[in-house]
Amino acid sequence: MARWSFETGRQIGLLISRDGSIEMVIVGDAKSLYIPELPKSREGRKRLRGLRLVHTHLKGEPISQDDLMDLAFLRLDCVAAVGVDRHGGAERLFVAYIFPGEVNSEESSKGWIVLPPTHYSSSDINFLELVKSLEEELERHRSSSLSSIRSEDQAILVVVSDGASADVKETIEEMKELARASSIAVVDTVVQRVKEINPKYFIGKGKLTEIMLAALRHGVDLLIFDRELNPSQVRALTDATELRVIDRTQLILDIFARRAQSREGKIQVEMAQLRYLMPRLNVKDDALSRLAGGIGTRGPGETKLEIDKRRIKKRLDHLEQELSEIRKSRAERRRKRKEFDFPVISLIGYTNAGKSTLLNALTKSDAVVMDQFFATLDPLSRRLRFPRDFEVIVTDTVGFISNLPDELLDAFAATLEELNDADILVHVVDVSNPRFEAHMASVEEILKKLQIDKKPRLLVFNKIDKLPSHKAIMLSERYGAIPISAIERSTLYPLIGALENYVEELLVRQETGT
Ligand SMILES: Nc1nc2c(ncn2[C@@H]2O[C@H](COP(=O)(O)OP(=O)(O)OP(=O)(O)O)[C@@H](O)[C@H]2O)c(=O)[nH]1
Ligand SMILES: [Mg+2]
Repeated sequence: MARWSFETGRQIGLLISRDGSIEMVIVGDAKSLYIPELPKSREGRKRLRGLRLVHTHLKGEPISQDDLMDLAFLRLDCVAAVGVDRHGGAERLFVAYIFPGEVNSEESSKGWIVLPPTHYSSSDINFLELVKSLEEELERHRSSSLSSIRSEDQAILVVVSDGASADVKETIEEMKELARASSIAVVDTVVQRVKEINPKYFIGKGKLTEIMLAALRHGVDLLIFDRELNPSQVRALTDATELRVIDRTQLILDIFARRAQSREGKIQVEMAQLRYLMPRLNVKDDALSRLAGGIGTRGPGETKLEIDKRRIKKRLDHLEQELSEIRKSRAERRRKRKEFDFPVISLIGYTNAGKSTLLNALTKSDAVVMDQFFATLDPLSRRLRFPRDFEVIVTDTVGFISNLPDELLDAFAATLEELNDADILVHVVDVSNPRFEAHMASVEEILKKLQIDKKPRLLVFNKIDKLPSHKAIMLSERYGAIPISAIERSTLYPLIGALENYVEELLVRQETGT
């Protein structure tokens, strides 16, 4: 190999299977070798490929970044480089392989090991034994990292950040919560700090290599990105990694799909999913199938996609129609409610703030309460009789979240339309959450989008039981909020009093027609 390389001025590589047969001969150029797409290994992506790459380096250079990327992306058993000397003879041998141990420290353990170079003739690696122990180690590592997690799916979270590290921490927490609500356990998190987003992969290739190795180590084939990826980014990522890739929007759509109870809610979510999928159908490869159901089978060809597109359009039309029927009866219900003319108090706020808990506490009902994102999807209304003996309607709504995907906001715009009927919005904030200010800002933004930001509003700081009381008082004063703990009815009197005052005023104004 060294001599041929020397004579042709090109790298030469062999892909060798474990039984020693040569599966492929590759001729590169002076500096690199391009390995064509390999057939999918039967063992699936959780094992090593069963192929090692032995190739020449014309200038006797050590294992390169490209070599390591081939190692990781193709899950090769190992990569070996034979240095060619000035006379065309073989010289030093460099060997690198994937190392499944922990990758916590920066340089020393990036997920691979590069052996110290030896002369090619004096290398004493027992290759088969090495591979066997590596695979055993992979297996061991996986069973230990998965044993504590009972979940439908495991994933690696990829956070791309250009901001402060405190924000990164909160982003990770929120993404984990979203994943949990979708029955996905996050087994590892990779953070990429960037000044500018790489438009092709979204993240750098070095980081991608790290992700590949983490996926291999944990036996995971799902990546969750904390931002919205455009269709070509998803394609580039799935092509490069052969992993399933989903973004934050998809995750939220998935949660909504799981939670939707009413016919209306289900239709709205399905429409949002289809609308999200449509532009991504232009990508004519199997990125789609991973995108669509997260199922890793090979995807449809182009003609099928055209049919699928038409079918989706038809389905959307159908859903639209069904929805308008449902909305007619909803409008009817609203009209009736208006006839009774009860004032309407709507609870709004970030997801998990405690809106449903407050509804239950106020109206002694049993709306679904869960320590999970998006527990409530369908609006719920209950009557409340105040001590001063008048009645109001209290409505619970779907929780808000930062960067709410437009597809979803559109889909739920109709449900949220009910908020137009509200006489007052009660903005519930989980003040015990370190990010509560950011959450308030997100809520504000969504209210603007819904064009209801001018409605009368009452700010309520919930979960004060989780804060030292002086802090709760200080924060409430600073923001002019009413502090409560929705799980302790006794803390609700100031809130009930404020609502009563507001509603009473409203009724007086209505009577006098001013
Ligand atoms: N410690 C404490 N926990 C609370 C309080 N209010 C609500 N919780 C808890 O917070 C979690 C979320 O409460 P929910 O009422 O479901 O919140 P939500 O705003 O309706 O959330 P979504 O419907 O998911 O948007 C539940 O585990 C509640 O038990 C409170 O005042 N103190
Ligand atoms: Mg709720």
